[in-house]
Amino acid sequence: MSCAAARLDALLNRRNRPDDTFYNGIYERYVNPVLTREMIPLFWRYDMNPETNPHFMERLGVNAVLNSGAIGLNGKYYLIARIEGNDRKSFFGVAESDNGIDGFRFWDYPVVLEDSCPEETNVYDIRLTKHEDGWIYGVFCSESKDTGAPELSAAVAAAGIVRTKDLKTWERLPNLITKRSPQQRNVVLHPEFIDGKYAFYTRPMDSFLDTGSGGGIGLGLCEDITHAVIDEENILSRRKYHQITEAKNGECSVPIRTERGWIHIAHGVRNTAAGLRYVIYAYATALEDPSRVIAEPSGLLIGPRGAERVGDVSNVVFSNGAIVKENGEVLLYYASSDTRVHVAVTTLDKLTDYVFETPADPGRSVLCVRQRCELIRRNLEYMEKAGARLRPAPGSTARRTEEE
Ligand code: BGC
Ligand code: BMA
Repeated sequence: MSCAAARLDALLNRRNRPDDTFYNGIYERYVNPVLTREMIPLFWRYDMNPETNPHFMERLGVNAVLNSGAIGLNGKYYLIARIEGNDRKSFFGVAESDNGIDGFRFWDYPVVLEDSCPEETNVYDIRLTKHEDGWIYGVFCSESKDTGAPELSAAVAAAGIVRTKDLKTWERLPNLITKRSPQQRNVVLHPEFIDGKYAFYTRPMDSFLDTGSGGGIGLGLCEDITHAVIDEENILSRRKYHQITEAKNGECSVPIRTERGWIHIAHGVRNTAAGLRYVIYAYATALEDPSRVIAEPSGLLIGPRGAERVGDVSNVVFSNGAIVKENGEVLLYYASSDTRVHVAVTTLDKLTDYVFETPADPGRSVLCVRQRCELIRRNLEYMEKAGARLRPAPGSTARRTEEE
């Protein structure tokens, strides 16, 4: 036992640092995951009493720590992680850190939700919203067996809603009802009222796995959060053929208010021979009209790279939490391959520049190569002017292509 305790201690005290093998100018990846299953307290997993556990054997193992909601409160950083037991059931646990990049420690007990939904089998992927009404809301996926369908795995996904003031006591509200969509996953509550109403980012879908006629990420308003009903969902970020969102997409974290608009972090999914591939992207909506999309930078913001590509559900990065610090730094938390949680660090300034200055996806190879040639042309012109030091070698491929 002392050996396991010493190992855990070393892990929890390990300092994190930016990964200098990665550069894109947009954000920094950090070398160590901020949460892994090994960081779960021993007393959540083992029976610590040698009389009843002579072999110091794991009794209730934890399989993965992944998709975490995030919030900054009273100068501390909190992740509400999806913790998946060896039994495949998920639950939530609060981990606290002083700086948001390392030293996360779980509180003594996981979050205990009211058992107000007897058909619910599993809960996961909570998003935390500090709402202007004074509450902190958590919106998560509440999954139940679809008893009306013949297949054993048929399920129904709905948005569960809880609220708290201190992350300790949680009041459960009835699940969200969306009149036009039988299923919901990846629902996020907007932090402000829109037209005096609560506003949810939704992801309408026809069945548990397939979005079907659901066109993308929607925005729906509701009067009463204690009985949340949405009549109409207007699609903001559309799924598009041959783009990163083709199979599905969904809002990740609570949108970030910037001077130029609300910045949204979202995930996009495409199907491949190796299964679904999940990446993270961004878009922006207008401050004065959050139902209007005003920027759609092309392609992915974060894709699974290196060791992130491998895990329980490989080739996945998924995010449901970000924290904006007072100094303008932005901590983007993302899980890789449904296995562990990482942090990518940027600033409001860089994120705004990325979202508003990255060109949009023109949709076809011929247009994409034109877009890239335009960048190359401007660069070569600039480099020519800037002096010999930056000029490409005479006869380089780039120059030849330009001259042809
Ligand atoms: C799993 C989720 C997954 C969803 C759709 C659920 O049963 O727990 O991790 O995103 O199915 O595949
Ligand atoms: C789901 C999500 C996540 C998960 C992803 C990949 O649709 O809701 O829980 O990370 O699939 O398995």
